[in-house]
Amino acid sequence: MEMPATKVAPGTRFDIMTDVHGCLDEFGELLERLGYDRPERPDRDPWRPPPGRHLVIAGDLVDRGPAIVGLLRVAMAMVEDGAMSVTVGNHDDKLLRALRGRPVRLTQGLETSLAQLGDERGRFRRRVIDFLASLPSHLVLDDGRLVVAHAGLPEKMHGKTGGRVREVAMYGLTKPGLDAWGLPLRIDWAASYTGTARVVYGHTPVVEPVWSNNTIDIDTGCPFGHRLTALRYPELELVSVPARGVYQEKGGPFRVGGPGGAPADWAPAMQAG
Ligand SMILES: [Mn+2]
Repeated sequence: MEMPATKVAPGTRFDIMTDVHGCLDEFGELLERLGYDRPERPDRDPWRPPPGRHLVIAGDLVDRGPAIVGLLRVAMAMVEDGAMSVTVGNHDDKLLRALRGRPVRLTQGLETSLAQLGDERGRFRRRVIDFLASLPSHLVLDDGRLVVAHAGLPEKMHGKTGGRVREVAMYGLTKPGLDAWGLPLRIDWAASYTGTARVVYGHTPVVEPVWSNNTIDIDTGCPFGHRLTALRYPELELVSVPARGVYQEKGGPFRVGGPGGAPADWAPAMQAG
């Protein structure tokens, strides 16, 4: 089982994103806004961070968006360069299972990933499998003052390993049953969070990122046509760029303020219309 440690130098500053979902153009635009050096081929080569900074993605690189292969190429190159770390998201894990030939349902954008990967050689697909299999459940950074996990993580699981930690990090805490849109009923762990580590996460699309008890959901639903957002740490500054399209229609509403937030009376399609 993987250890949620990192190899970054002490004093490193972070730029954190989540749920990029194959939105390569928006990813590049956001990196440019964050001061990263654009490579000549931004659909395959690594971006270079400003000195002393490191990019962290809280999972869900794949599914839904238009440029999954390009994003995977760039992400793998940046991880190899030591410029970036990625924690596993539920979509990354499901794609890994599909590529390994396990039975999975072709829904929620997985069909998009498999179609786009279908043109790639076996060698590339094997690289993707190794990469996805290497992703840690979560990261503990800045001497324990910062925790990054796809769906967030209760304090008692920070720095821990194991199947249950991985499941909670990917899916969050849920309870039996489905909501009106057929999605799992989520428990709002952030509402009762009392930890001192800041927890940065995604997974539940929100209209605006809002701090709640030292936790922040920065998934602003890029593949659904809203925005891609980064949190600069320790500055705690939010930077975002608008989505360039609606790549997948969202089943159910965006939330206001994290997994326990009320459904927002708003959707990108309504805004566009
Ligand atoms: Mn997710």
